[in-house]
Amino acid sequence: MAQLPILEYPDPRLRRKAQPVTRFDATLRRLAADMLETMYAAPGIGLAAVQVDNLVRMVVLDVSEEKNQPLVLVNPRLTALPGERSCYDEGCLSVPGFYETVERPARVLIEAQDLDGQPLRLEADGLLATCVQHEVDHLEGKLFVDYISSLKRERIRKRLEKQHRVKDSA
Ligand code: GNR
Ligand code: NI
Repeated sequence: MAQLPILEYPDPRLRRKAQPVTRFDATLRRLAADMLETMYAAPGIGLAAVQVDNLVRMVVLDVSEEKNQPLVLVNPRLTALPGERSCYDEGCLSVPGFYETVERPARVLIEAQDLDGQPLRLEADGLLATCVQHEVDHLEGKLFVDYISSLKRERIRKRLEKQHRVKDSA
């Protein structure tokens, strides 16, 4: 297993769209294992392949308290379930250090495949619902900062660009 470097906003590679998985092979399994290791080490509760510069439609999550319930979703599709929306103070490993409130559907139906290509269907609410929507957004090149005001987004972009310049010259 290996930890993978995480791309940071405003890296344009975070804007690319992930492609459907057709091969459920050892390479895909290794990527899932490496993504879980990277997510737990960060630490984070979710990670999309796009964030580690890999354009496959796969995300990993673990919203459990004990960090012992890894979930791997391949080719995930979400359907918002009717009802309430919920606000959550979101962060992102690709936007380190910044948190903003995002409103999303409170419940979603997840349809995906597992690492063997077997169909997987579950209803999510609470933190899992928020997190899986955040992850599937990544697969479409979308980030939580796209939901906030352009003023706040630009402020975050400038601060991160400055941090990256400092790092690169160190
Ligand atoms: O670790 C993460 N925490 C988080 C908190 C609130 C809403 C979404 C998230 S996902 C984030 C990890 C990440 O960037 N996944 O793409
Ligand atoms: Ni994220």
